[in-house]
Amino acid sequence: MNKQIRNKFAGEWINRMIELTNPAKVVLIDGSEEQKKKITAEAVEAGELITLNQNLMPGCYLRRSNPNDVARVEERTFICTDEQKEAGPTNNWAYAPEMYDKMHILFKDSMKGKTMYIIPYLMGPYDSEFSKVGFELTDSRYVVLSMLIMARCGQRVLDELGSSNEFVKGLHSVGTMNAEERYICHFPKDRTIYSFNSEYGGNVLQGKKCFSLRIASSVARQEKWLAEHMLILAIKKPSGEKVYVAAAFPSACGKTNLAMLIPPQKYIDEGYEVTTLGDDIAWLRIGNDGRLYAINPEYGFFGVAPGTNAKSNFNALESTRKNTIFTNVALNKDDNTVWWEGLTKIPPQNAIDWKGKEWTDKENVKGAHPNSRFTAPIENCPSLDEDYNSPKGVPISAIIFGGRRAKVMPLVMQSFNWNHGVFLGSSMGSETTAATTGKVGVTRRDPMAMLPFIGYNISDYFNHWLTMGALLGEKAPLIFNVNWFRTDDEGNFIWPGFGENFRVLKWIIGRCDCSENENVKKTEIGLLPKEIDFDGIDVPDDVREELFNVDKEIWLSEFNEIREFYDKLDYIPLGLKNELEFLKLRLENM
Ligand code: GTP
Ligand code: SPV
Ligand code: MN
Repeated sequence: MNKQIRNKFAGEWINRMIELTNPAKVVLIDGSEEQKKKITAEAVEAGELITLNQNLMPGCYLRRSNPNDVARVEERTFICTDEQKEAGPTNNWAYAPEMYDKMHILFKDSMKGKTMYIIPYLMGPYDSEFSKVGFELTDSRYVVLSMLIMARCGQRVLDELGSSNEFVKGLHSVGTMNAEERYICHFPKDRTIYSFNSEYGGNVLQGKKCFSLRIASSVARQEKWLAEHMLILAIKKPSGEKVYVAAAFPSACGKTNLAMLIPPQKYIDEGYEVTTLGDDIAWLRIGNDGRLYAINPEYGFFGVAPGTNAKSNFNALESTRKNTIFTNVALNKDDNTVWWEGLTKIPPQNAIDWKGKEWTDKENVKGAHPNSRFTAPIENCPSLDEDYNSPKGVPISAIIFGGRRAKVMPLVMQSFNWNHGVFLGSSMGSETTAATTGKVGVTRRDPMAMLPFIGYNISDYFNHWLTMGALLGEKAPLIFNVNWFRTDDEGNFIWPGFGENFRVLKWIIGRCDCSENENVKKTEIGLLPKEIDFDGIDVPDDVREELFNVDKEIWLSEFNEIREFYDKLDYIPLGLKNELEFLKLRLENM
């Protein structure tokens, strides 16, 4: 019996889980440096972590995962409820009692001979009405060490929980790593998460997608707030005033990059500054003044490594200089540091690839997995905003949706109003990436970048967004759509992106403070800028035109795709049905 947890409700549940999984030993994670050091040393000893060059990268380690376990597995992720309509047509559904039975068979004695770690964690800042407690019981040291980076963990969380019965219950076991028997299960009604046979971030760092999006979205619906796949950033204007923006892009579509953006020099000279509050998840609530406030529930970054370099994302790279775990990147044998595609032009001479093999065939074999990641403490980030830890959050002026679209979507547009903005979010398309298993580069609808993360029926989710707009009224943030990923016929990106995206942000904040009142034109699909500042970048005239081109035929076929997607839903909320109809009318009259 475990006597370390004083909270009666948590204690009872944990004891049942101990009985089920039958570990040899139980360790409570207290959040101390000593304990973290001890577990790290054990993980190194067991070959689960490789110690990197501690002079160049203090506190940094490399992890090589099972090669069958490198990304989220949407087809093995389940929303478990009593009735299928609660999960809706876009989720894998399972009948909750049946899934419990199945999982309890899998978990039976699954920790035999191993140590169970009890991780009390908090999503959100301490002493904040936003924040929520979870427990993750796991037999993986790698998961413990990753959770210690990604969430606030340990004794202080238990103190904050006190005697309350409000916490998310989570169980995780490494199992046998059989990919066919991999399960990522959510029981929203019981606020319970079970993950089995995986160690990959989004599958098993339960504070992340499982809790902060799938479970939280379902809680948020009941409590009238939003749990979203969004970065949060601040833009300081030359006047000193700060504007806060939240943006939702699908997995591996640029949230970390935008959150840590460094503006082009001329804007820095003018007095603009961008600071970071979060790169993946936002919880948004209506504050006492009626505005929408956001916090980042996480405490670290689980960022995509490939493509990250000093030029594309200086702040992300700097964030990984210490106390970081790298997963599935290449090992540079010469100096015992890490490498991935896009870090430098020339790969290291002597290296070991992500699978642990001598990396010789550099032409045909990748050094790092395309979804290799770094797990880095948020406080490492040079552009971290001073209010990242604020219990009351920051007021959001603009919400940005964006996908990866080679064609169709313009560089930026503003919605006509909240409902039209919800329509833009709900109909968002994006090409798939390596962040989830399956084919890369296939365009799919990924509403609000939340397709794999909505913990309930998607129609109810859309309805909830419309409700939030009604509650916010005139204080609602403005809604925008961006697309950094348009390509030419050879497949090259036509927009420079990264730091240059600031030019688009500047128009967006100008729309919020009315300084761009004249610089806007109404089109059939939304409000577009008449011009954005291209000064200092090499964007030919025809490309400028292409970036804002609205083509009737292309948009009619986009309309048809959106309607096909909507037709698959259980119902379309009236507000969105109208928007779809309005779009059609505008396009037909074009
Ligand atoms: P998750 O952590 O999976 O939720 O992803 P994310 O949205 O944080 O994605 P991230 O910022 O890590 O970007 C993923 C990929 O998009 C990387 O390969 C980047 O190089 C690329 N990327 C980001 N911003 C831009 C951009 O403005 N233009 C182009 N062309 N690529 C970009
Ligand atoms: C994503 O896939 O959107 C990620 C990585 O941010 S994961 O935590 O695996 O979900
Ligand atoms: Mn993500």
